[in-house]
Amino acid sequence: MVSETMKEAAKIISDAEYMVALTGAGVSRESNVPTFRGADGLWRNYDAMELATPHAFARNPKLVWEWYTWRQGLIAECELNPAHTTIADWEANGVLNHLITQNVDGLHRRAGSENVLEVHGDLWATKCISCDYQGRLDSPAEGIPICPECNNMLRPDVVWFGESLDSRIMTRVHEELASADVCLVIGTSALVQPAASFPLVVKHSGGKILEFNVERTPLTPASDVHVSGKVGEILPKIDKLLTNLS
Ligand code: BV8
Ligand code: ZN
Repeated sequence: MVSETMKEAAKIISDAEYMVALTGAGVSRESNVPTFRGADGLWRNYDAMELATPHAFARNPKLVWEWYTWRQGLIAECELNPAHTTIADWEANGVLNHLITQNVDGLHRRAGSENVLEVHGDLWATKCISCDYQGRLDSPAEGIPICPECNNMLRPDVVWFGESLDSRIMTRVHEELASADVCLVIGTSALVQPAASFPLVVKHSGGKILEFNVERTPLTPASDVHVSGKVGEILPKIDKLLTNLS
């Protein structure tokens, strides 16, 4: 079934000069990666918001690492879904110019996306809490990883709540937003700042926002089109419409 909103979205995508996309956990939901805030977002009855903070890590690094190890295990086992692969195809055939993701699961890269800005970091990256060592895990952490340089604890190299986003990445994000006349917003609750405001930058410079989500969000009122449904099902349908339009 192809809805009117899907046709409208395909037309705007087909006419776009320079298109960027902002993705959130909803893109990985059909790969069985739990979202942050949905009913499945809980782990041992902890709210992700309580664990993804410097305070939680300072208070209980073992518990926070157990949460990341659990997520790394899930993500290592999970399969890509058609949302990831369609987004990668759109980059490969020049439909999508750049991808800005809030996800730290690395699944966009696994699907072949290359122009990716991971604004909240990478689940497999680590950094030392005291020296400038940076590392990468190639399998889920066991206990608390230790810095090989100074023997202090390593932490996940992700952006926790209350931490600033990497300024070099933010510069690149704003360069991409400034170039875009269309911004896709795919599978995000649009609650986390500053990422949730990125699409508004495109809107305020005269561009369009296309939102793809199973629910309405704070960005829905600013969207030119809101396509309701599961992105693993919707994006391939939009891709078919694009083929007919080209
Ligand atoms: C900052 C990395 C400056 C870690 C993440 C008040 C008090 C304190 C702080 C604040 C405040 N007000 C604002 C702030 C700032 C705070 C913030 O925004 N808080 C909000 C929540 C109130 N932001 C920050 O702290 C940021 N830093 O502002 O720096 C600063 C400096 C010092 C002091 C103050 C400010 C840092 C934010 C980054 C946090 N790190 N992740 C990790 O992952 O372990 S955020 C985390 O949420 C994930 O990255 C996730 O991607 C992100 C956003 O969530 P979503 O991706 O949208 O996922 P969610 O589950 O919410 O939604 C899923 C959506 O998908 C839903 O809409 C659902 O309907 C949809 N969906 C589900 N299935 C499908 C689907 N759609 C389509 N198809 C489907 N199948
Ligand atoms: Zn160190």
